[in-house]
Amino acid sequence: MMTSSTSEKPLVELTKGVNGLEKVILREVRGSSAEVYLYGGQVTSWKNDLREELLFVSSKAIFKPPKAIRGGIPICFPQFANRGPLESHGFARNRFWSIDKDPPPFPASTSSRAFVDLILKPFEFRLRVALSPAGDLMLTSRIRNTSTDGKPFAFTFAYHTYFSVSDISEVRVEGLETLDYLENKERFTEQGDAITFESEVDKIYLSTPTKIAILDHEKKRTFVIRKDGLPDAVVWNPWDKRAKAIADFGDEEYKHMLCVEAAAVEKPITLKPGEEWRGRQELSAVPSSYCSGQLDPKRVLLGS
Ligand code: TA6
Repeated sequence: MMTSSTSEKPLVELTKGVNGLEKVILREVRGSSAEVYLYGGQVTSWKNDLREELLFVSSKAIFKPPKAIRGGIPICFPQFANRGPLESHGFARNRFWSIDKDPPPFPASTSSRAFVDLILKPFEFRLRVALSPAGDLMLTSRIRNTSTDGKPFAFTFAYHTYFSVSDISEVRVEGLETLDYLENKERFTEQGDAITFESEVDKIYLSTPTKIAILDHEKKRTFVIRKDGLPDAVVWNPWDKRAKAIADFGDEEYKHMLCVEAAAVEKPITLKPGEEWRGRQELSAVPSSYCSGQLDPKRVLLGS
């Protein structure tokens, strides 16, 4: 495991988490960190350099197979929700992944030294979770069709990210205005305004921009999601009634979470034998003085 010259703790550490499940801790020298469980290949923690947790994990999360961990970044693969014959959201989130000791090289070089490569067999689903020196969290999935029977492989996919928010009624999402979305399999068009929350939301926005912002008014924090290879974006908050029906989710926890999910849902990705797909999500959390008008949320979306 890699160690940093300035700190005692290793940049990448394999250790035990809840119920003895193996997890990898990533640390950057300025203080940010992330945790990834081999169970589900699931990120369960992402902290900024002030050690503030940026992801939501339910206090009722069950860290025990076959239940998927409620919170963090579950990976929905090879099926999103119930859009196919498999169990809801597929099985990647409740399988044990392995550390990929010899991954093929990444095309883009990265300045990140705190990263881990995981693999889900027998799919050749390779996942790199990396923390940048600035504390950005990057997930890159590479999925290859290794079949020898000449058959194509089709799948849907989502990084089902649970963001931690101070108060859902003070949150707005920018970047999805005027887009088409699916709700209960029907197609609608979003109005011109930023999305705010006052009841259950479960929508799949289609052909979305590569950048989406979540503005947390109370925390004065803006999450920026940058995505590549993932045209859709799912927005989910169960609100009070639905929350009560979810066993591993606290009745009031809906107030402190929001899922915004970089996804490929409407049009399944199809790989011919030998083909590889790459889907990437990059998360940043920036302080925003949005409420005092110093930061125009549109600039967060327009800036690089
Ligand atoms: O991504 C939104 C969604 O598909 C919702 O419909 C909701 O059920 C949620 O995911 C959670 O699903 P889960 O299977 O984890 O309970």
